[in-house]
Amino acid sequence: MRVQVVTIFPELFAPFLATSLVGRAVEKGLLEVAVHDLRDFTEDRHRSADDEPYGGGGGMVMTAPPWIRAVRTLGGPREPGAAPPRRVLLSPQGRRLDEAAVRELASRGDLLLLCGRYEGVDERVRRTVVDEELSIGDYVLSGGELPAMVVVEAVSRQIPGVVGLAGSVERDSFREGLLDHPHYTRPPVVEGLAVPEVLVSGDHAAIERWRRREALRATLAKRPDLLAAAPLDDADRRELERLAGEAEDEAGED
Ligand code: 4GX
Repeated sequence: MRVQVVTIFPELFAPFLATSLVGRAVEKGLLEVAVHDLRDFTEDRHRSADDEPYGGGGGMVMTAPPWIRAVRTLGGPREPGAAPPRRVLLSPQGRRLDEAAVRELASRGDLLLLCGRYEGVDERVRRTVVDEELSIGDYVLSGGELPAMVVVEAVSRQIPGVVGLAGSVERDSFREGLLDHPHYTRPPVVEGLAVPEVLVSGDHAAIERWRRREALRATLAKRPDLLAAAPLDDADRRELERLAGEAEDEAGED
């Protein structure tokens, strides 16, 4: 898969692309990331990418022509006949990114990620050269660069071979829709808190049951909204009933 990025701060991506899971994916040739400087698509002496907003008011707006030139230059198919990249503008006005959206992005071919700054990008960019607006959450950042890195990292994890076999994509799909269970590693006692006995019992079936129960418990306590869409079997539903009763008993205690 190839991901291209357009930004006025290409240098922000270097350490991210050289490090960790994404860096290894690039090294292994499973992922190609090309970061482009928007200013290379300007045509004035000052390489300016922003201007004052029509209608007045504070702040600056990114001017459309460099974006349109960048997308026209970079947004074609990799080879004749191939599908062009999906052109995505990172923006708080976008569709919220979740794991379903990540999987869809990963399965649809190459990406061209457009990172705006300032008050935003001239509306005619969105209207003419953007396929989709994506938001990573309802908070305001200073630019689309961190959201683009979030997209790259989340999407890379879906590419076969990027997350090691011992890693968690398969297990993730088994635990689809639920929060993770707690994890423990050495030492056995931390601040007086011991590791749950079952995890050192060597009884793998019991360990799996415990992990499932703790995943259900965490989801019920922290993100009950996820339970509606989570794939649950009858045993899970019985367990949830029991956990809900337990939580109610605790609430009734004081
Ligand atoms: N999830 N921002 C983009 C400038 C901007 C505004 C509108 C295009 C259109 C954000 C987020 C986010 C701040 C990135 C404003 N560019 N992006 N930037 N949350 O807050 O994606």
